[in-house]
Amino acid sequence: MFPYPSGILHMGHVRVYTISDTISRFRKMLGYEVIHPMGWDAFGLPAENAAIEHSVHPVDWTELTTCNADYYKWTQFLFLKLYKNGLAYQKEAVVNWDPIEQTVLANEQVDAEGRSWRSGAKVEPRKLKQWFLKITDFAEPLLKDLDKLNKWPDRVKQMQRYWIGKSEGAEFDFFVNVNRETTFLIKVFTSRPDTIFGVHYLAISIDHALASKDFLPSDVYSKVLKLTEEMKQYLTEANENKFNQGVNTGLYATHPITGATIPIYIASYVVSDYGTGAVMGVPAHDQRDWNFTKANRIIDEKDIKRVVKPTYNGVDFIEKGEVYTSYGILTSDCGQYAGMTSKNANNAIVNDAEKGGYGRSAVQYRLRDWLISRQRYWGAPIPMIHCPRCNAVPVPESELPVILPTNISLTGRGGSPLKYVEDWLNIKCPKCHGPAKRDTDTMDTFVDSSWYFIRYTDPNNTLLPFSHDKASKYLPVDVYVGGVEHAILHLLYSRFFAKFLHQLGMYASMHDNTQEPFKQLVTQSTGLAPEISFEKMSKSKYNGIDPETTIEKYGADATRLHILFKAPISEVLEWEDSSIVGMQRWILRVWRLVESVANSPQQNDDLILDMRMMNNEERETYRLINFTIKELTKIFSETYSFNTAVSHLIKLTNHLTSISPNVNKSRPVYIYGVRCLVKMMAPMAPSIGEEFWEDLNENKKTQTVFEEPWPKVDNKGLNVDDVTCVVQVNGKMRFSLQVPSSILQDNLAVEMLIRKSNNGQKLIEDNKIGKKIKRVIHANSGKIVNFVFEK
Ligand code: ANZ
Ligand code: ZN
Repeated sequence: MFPYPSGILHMGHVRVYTISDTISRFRKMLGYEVIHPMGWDAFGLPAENAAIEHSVHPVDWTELTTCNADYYKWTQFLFLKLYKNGLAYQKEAVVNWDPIEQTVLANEQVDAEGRSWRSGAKVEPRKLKQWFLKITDFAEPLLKDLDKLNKWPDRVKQMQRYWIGKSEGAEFDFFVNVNRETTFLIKVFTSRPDTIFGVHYLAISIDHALASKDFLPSDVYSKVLKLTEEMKQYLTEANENKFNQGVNTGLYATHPITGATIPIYIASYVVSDYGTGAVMGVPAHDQRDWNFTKANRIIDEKDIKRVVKPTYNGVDFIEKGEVYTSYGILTSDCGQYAGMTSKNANNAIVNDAEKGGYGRSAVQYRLRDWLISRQRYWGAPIPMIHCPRCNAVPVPESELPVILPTNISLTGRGGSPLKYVEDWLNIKCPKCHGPAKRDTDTMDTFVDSSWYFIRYTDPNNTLLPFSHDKASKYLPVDVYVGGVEHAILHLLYSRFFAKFLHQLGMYASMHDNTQEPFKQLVTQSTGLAPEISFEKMSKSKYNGIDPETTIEKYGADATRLHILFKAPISEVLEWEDSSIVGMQRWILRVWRLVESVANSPQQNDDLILDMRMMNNEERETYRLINFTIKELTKIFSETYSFNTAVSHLIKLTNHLTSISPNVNKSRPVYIYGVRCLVKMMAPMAPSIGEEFWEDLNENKKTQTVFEEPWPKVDNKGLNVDDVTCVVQVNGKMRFSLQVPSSILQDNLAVEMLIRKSNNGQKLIEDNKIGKKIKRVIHANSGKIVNFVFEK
């Protein structure tokens, strides 16, 4: 994920790009053509705010990419493509207004407590005319294709599933006799058709078509207006009662099956933009309906119809006065459906409704369209023109880009400064050539970042956003690394863009047919340890540790190694300056090994690694080298547990260092070990890796260590014969055991073997000896194991 230049560089940046840099260097050594590009997500509020804070123009604050006209021209081009395909539209809606940042936000950018994801401000509802992208048209493929992403973390997929929120159920028709001449149809959406015999009322949202003065008596209508006002308040406060407010309309609907008359309420808990904006109220089986029924005294508790009962015996749920929300068996109140299971009843009721024409199966999604207008300056202008005669008219493609004017003054207060740039604002309507005005809103920066990875395949294209062939050749992105905080936002929007662009035929991957942008997703936990990051960050908004100082002091490679070694990438990184010196020391130890074989007369290709010519110690060294190659290959290509990678390399370093004083430095195995060590270290520590390689690269066939092939595992070398392992108890030698050398480095496996052996059963198993093992010490490369018992 490309960075957002909203402040100074922080350790989170170093971490994410160290990870992707390591992976890409490894892939190069495997012989792949690797694109590991860099760019800047340079438009947007934080950049604008940082510029205001530093009293500079945002252009000078940020540099390249999404804010350059040669990029945002294509963002505008894609907006027009969406518009022409009916996927960008303007509508008046109640939207989230961020009073601090003075702009509206998309739903994805507001957290569960109603706060802006960035400013932290409580958002306020405002009715405004805004541009939306119709992401909901793709709800089903966005949901379904998550199943194809087998290299994405489950948690992220789960969050997207929840966000898309597919709900399967049915729609039922309830007719209302408003007066003698007027009948009105209320459609309700329900996820529980099996409860239709338990309906006691209908509830509609305050925005519902029936909630109008055309249909309601004036005294009722004035109550509706009052409730509308109150609800504006409720939206910004956590009020327990806010969901139980209701107005009885005095109107009745007819139950489509029983013909019963059902009262109609206007209810604060019914949201206008979900389902049909109308609910069939089933107090016995839905908690919100239960609460609403009681709060509005719709019916006595004892008269509430229970229409589904549990399948198990012994619980008299009716007596308990509780809501029963699970599935079960339909009661005798349910006519011909009595005795059916909920599941069968759902099918039967919906089938009959379809036949009778009073209902049909229906699917709803929680996902809402993506609001992309921002009342801020620093973004790509929305390429639309508003004409008093022709309404909204798209800017002709040939006139793109709509350049963002730079002759503005940024105050950070109130509205977009674009409103005051007269010579930019006033323009001729492309259709009727009459006077018209440009749209002064800019696009959400998440639009810019929804397709940049495609532009990376063809960054200098001046005719199109990207060429079909290049995008099809390189996409999807094989490995995408970034912070987990984008689980929904950026990762959902990009998936939407990829699907739209596929639908348009703008590219079609040669490698897979998922129509997904990112094959594998690697999420790192952002932030450092909580004490450091959140406190310090929220105070200054900057991450506490400055990478430049750390790099200056310890070097880039030690910093990178430390980041990778300190914590698995999915975990929070606890920064400790003190342990970084461990990495410096390790580098120095490798350096000593490199010096011990530098200028060795043997060429790389000449190393003869024939196990028949090795003595026992060399075989063991050879085994460890192969074991390390095997593990590192797995880590760098699959698991990305870089902390373990560093441990393996440190173990190899320890081994080579321990044999170094006595070994003949011209022996091929030893030289091979040092060379492999350097090659495998290089992706994580590229500068010093290159430097070391310079000393080892005798034949100079390659220019850089990254042109060197990644070491290959010699499977024969992995399984060297058994070695003798000496077992001590409290430091005294007790017995010895043959252990396959392939597991010698695996401390736990060795311990298991020892404990299971006859001698081990007798002398070690703690229940036999009557004392507990305090610790187990492995020495001499695992060949001595000492069990220390409690006193
Ligand atoms: C009757 C019923 C009986 C319901 C029952 C639930 C349980 P999900 O699953 O999230 O899709 N509902 C429908 N439209 C609504 C709206 N605009 N505002 C508020 N609530 C709405 O939820 C579907 C259920 O939420 C629907 O099924 C409806 O209540 C309610 F025992 O209908 B149910
Ligand atoms: Zn016009």
